[in-house]
Amino acid sequence: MVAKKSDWHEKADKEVRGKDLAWETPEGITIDPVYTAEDAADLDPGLPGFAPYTRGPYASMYTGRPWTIRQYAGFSTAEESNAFYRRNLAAGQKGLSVAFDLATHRGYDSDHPRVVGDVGKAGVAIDTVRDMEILFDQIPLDTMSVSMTMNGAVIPVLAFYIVAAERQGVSQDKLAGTIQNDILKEFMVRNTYIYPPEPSMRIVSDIIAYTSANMPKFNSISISGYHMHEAGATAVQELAFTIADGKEYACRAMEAGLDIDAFAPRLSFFWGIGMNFFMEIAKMRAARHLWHDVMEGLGAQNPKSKMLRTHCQTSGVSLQEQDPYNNVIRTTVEAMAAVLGGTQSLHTNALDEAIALPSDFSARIARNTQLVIQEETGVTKVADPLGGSYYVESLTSALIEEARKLLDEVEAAGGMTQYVASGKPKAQIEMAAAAKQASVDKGETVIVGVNKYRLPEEADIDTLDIDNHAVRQSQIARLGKVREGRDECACKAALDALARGAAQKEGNLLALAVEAARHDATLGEISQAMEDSYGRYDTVPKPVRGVFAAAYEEDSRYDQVVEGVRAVERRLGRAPKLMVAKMGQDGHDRGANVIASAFADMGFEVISGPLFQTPEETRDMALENNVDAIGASSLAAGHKTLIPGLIGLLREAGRPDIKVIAGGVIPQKDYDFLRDAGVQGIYGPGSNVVECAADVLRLLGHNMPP
Ligand code: 2CP
Repeated sequence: MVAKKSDWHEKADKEVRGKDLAWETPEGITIDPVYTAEDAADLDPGLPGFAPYTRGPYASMYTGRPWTIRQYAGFSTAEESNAFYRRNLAAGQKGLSVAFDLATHRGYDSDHPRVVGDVGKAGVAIDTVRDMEILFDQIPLDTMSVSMTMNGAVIPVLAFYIVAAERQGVSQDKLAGTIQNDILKEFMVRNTYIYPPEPSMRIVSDIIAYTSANMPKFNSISISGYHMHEAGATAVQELAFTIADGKEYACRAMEAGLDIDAFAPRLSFFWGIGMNFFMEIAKMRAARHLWHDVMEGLGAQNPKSKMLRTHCQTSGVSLQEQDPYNNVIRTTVEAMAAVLGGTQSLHTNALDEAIALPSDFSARIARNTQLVIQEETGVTKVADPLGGSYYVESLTSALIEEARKLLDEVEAAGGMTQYVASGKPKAQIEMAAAAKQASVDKGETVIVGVNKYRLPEEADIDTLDIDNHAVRQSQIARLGKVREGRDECACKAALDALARGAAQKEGNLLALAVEAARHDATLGEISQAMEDSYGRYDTVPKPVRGVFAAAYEEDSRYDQVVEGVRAVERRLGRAPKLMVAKMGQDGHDRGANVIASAFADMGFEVISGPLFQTPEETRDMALENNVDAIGASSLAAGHKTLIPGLIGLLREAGRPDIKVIAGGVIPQKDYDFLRDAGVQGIYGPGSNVVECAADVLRLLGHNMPP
């Protein structure tokens, strides 16, 4: 007699003496300890290359052509980034992926006063077509596929790329690559927007229209779940919100009069791949199935319109500052998940990416992780090798089902633009992030070397540092030269035409910007021409409440901290006040929101500053609210400029008593510098939020037991 699943359970139950072996994932999916044909009886996923493409968009998959090794990189000046790209291409990388600095993302030229701490950090500074030409010097744009992660200043950046190629003698129809151009997720999680949602959606549609007419090999958008994943979304949230974003873009383009089959084959996707190995594989398979159905629902006929192609990146938040060589292992496991999930293109993170920009050394290990998987393991020899696995098929099906429920909710709200405007997806993701942080802090989710098996002493690792001041000076010099050398009248006329096109809803904004770029208009000028009619969009974070308190019910250390807050409150006659500040142009706010939400639950009065503050604005807000401490969150390497700047301003204002602590991506080697500047506590990735609150209480003079 063939044993059944129930027989297995009976036997296993005895082995573990009744212990419950089922696992409830953060997605709310119950994972059985074993899967059998009974679980996957009705789940035939078909074949790779055939609808609904669950098993992959191409029939031959990696047996025909492996995925593109596409490492995201860029820092400092165009010259330095160009040299880095060329070294990497010579060493086996296959496609390029440009990281721009935050000044560029937010549409500011390098000489703008708001971006003093951001130029050349966390990406390359691009102000004009001249910079773009240097960035791709000796890299033939007719053969190299180039991805550009740009959403806010997407119009000038794509225009510069097109004109730089022209100056290389390459026409637009030959350009292969991808522009991220996914603004909806910026409003949800990443915050690198410039304009309000409505005009931002026009920009997306104009780019889709322009590229589908002129750049047939160029992917007009990279609909990204990655940033939701990094902000703490569950796999179901990442799936549903990303597919819903894709549907919204497709609907907008159709409303603008485009034929779905003219643009849909060049819509591409982008997933974040974390440590829940099989969940991530199933997520990618579920996404292809869901997208196929959505596109069919919209009337697509061309099979390519229904075929989801994707880039993946291993998870940045899974990387840890403690015992950082473990990050190589994490990245390898995640890369394997992306590959077994059938990615078309992959970035593997460098081991030091939790604390700094990758060095040549760490970038080599990251790239080689893919080369080794591709060339040594044999996993490329079979298309979708996990197809038919009982567990993977039933997990894929569970994800499809759960994501559909959330997709229906989005539909009921009137589509993703409305749903994003309601703030619901952002709040749902923040709830998931806070719950995850609490589970890590309590040790329920294990992170090796962080909340278990921690080293008694951490070794130093060498990290790359950028001389932000020198980069800014050299950019300012080149901006001056470009402005001097251009035909001012022609440039102004092109910018005026763009401004009119924006104001009167006429013409294609990308086409108008290409003309301005040909006359050497700068990124800031092109952005401003549109900002004149659209304005700049601002939001104030609204962190969720209650998640930490619920997760820490009956936790004695948490209760001790809450009691400490009450003691300080009795002494001050009011709750201790913490301002959570995000200075500079970095919009990553997961960390800041988690801190705000946890501290508020513990009894602090928390004031969340708006994104993108200057140190002056943070000082003003801190003084107005008479705060006791400021937590400065920094993820994009501006900490050495912005945080000391703030401390200096507080001193000048006669308030050196306001304690300043710092958190985020800050290399250990900068700790002394920051402490010398007056920072009183530094919390890198992997810090425990409750202990961080205990430290703040000590800073406020409370005798907090260790
Ligand atoms: C591929 N091809 C094949 C096969 N595989 N042909 C026959 N048999 C096969 N097995 C063909 C394809 O049809 C295509 O030709 C060409 O080979 C290239 O393949 P692809 O699958 O299109 O790969 P790709 O050129 O690498 O493009 C992959 C994506 C693209 C996903 C479609 O959008 C992309 O590269 N995205 C990258 C996005 C990215 O790097 N983002 C960075 C995010 P045709 O083109 O002629 O059909 S940075 C993230 C940071 C964190 C941030 O956002 O902040």
